[in-house]
Amino acid sequence: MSAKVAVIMGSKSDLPALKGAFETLRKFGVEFEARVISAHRTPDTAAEYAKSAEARGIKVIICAAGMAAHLAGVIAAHTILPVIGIPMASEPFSGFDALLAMVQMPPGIPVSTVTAGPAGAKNAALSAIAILALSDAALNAQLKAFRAEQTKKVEAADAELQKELGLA
Ligand code: RP5
Repeated sequence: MSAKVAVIMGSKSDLPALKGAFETLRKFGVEFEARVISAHRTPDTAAEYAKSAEARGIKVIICAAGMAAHLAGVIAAHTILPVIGIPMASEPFSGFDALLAMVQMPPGIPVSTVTAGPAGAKNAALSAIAILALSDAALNAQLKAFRAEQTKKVEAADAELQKELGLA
């Protein structure tokens, strides 16, 4: 089976924050490619990778980058595939710089931006899965089961809270 999702990070230093994305894709059995490609340090590779992604069968591209985070925008400029951006937190602006770089794309070239760091990484993977689930019945069922399981966990936590506080 060929990869449907591409995950690109601007630097290997971004990897620890992205663990949840890879875990989530694996949990759902979604094949992925993963690359370190920098919009600034390897600009030609970034353009070539984005241009060739659709023909390789990639359906969604996830881009993680920090600081002046142009990666997602540059990738989006070279493909019509949906691009999801994950801002990486770095000092001194804790990811707010990367968030604005990704979310503030000018009209015409969208980057769907999730929150910074590990929560964003997990949600980026779930968003990619939701896109694939539009045309994949098995994945659609898996995603619905995941949501149901998540709901049950919160309900169980609520029941526990009621007991702990003597309110039940
Ligand atoms: C960005 O610059 C990367 O995505 C990373 O978050 C940040 C710092 O990169 P390194 O200096 O750690 O390689 O391109």
